[in-house]
Amino acid sequence: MRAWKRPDVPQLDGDGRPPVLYDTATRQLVEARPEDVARLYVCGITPYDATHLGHAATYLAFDTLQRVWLDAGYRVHYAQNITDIDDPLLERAAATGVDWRRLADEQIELFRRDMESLSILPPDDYVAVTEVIDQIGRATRLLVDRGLAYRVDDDIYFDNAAAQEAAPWVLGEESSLDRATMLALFAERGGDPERPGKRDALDPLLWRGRREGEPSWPSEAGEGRPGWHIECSVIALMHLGRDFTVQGGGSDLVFPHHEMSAGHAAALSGHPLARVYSHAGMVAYRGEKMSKSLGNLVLVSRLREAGVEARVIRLALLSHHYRADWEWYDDAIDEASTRLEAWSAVLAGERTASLGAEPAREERAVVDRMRAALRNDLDTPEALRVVDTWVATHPSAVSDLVPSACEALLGIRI
Ligand code: 5CA
Ligand code: ZN
Repeated sequence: MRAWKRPDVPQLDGDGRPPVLYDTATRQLVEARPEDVARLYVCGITPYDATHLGHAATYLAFDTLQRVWLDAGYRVHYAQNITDIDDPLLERAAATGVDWRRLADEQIELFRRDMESLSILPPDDYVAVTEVIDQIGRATRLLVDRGLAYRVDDDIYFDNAAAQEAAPWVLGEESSLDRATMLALFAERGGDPERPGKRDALDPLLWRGRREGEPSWPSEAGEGRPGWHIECSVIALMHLGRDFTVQGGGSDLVFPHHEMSAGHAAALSGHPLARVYSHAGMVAYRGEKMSKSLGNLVLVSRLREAGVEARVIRLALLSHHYRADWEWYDDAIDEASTRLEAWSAVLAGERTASLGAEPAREERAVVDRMRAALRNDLDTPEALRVVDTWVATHPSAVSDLVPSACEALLGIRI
């Protein structure tokens, strides 16, 4: 699929280094050092009720990661999926009487517009599940042939136990959760632990055989449609290869989605899916996780229609650490506007007054501090405070270095 327009990212002088990121699998901070190209996969939307601030916060976290890599001189290869066929999308389409394809297309277009307005770096490969049905069917068939998947009626399930023996995978979360918790999360997040005929209640669906009234496609796995986790394994392997640098998404995807995607990828390739598993915290609104199913949504597009500047939304989101769970309050808009005004008052003047001049030592120090904050597990709140302090001291700036750093590292063009 077409992605969206890429924002400019000025290249700063100096020696950026790769960031340290919290890895969900090993539960520690690890250096996210690419080989030569940084390969990143971030789970994309299921296209209905897009784009709420939770989505935006998660994609902004991985946008920041890319900006740190780019600043460190790495090339980035970024892939993202679109879950444009899945039960929740079909249920919404049925409930509203809209054709599922039309619903998906409209929501994908809205998401593109929102991402572009927020200056989020687009993926190089933006891949809808419906574009890779053949490859997913083939991968499913391969797993059946290898004895790592089995049929229940016309459906095909992944055999967790057999696969764990054949190609062990470690995300870690599975072993740290007790079985009752896993079963509850599995049921809550698209799984079917009660389905009779499964070898284990936690075995996930790879392929759903054709049902009357549901869209389906012919494939090597039979007529039907893909299960959820396998889509991300196949799209990531196709576009990034095995053992890529970072797998990302919100923390609601740790189990079962990323656990199972890692398992499928190991079973298919014999290698780990990724080196680092990175997860953004959940954004809440009115006391609960912002979610399509609850309907407590603040949409980027609604804020924009109400006249809120995209840079203000971006700053409001960046003022929280990506790994924290936090709650959106409507006054966040005022706080971020005040900040943007303060920055603009000093930095915008600086830029026009002194284009082309050599940066002063103090300006370099500000940029060093911003870089250090972001390298430290993407500490955007600290990076914003660094700029606040610089602005508050009424610097006698001589160059456009600090505004360029705001644009390159934070995506805020002054
Ligand atoms: N299509 C699947 C991933 S393959 C999916 O989870 N889609 S989604 O539309 O539900 O979510 C898209 C992304 O936003 C995921 O990374 C998800 O973890 C993240 N996300 C969803 N709700 C929130 C929230 N309230 N706060 C932060 N991130 C969220
Ligand atoms: Zn995914």
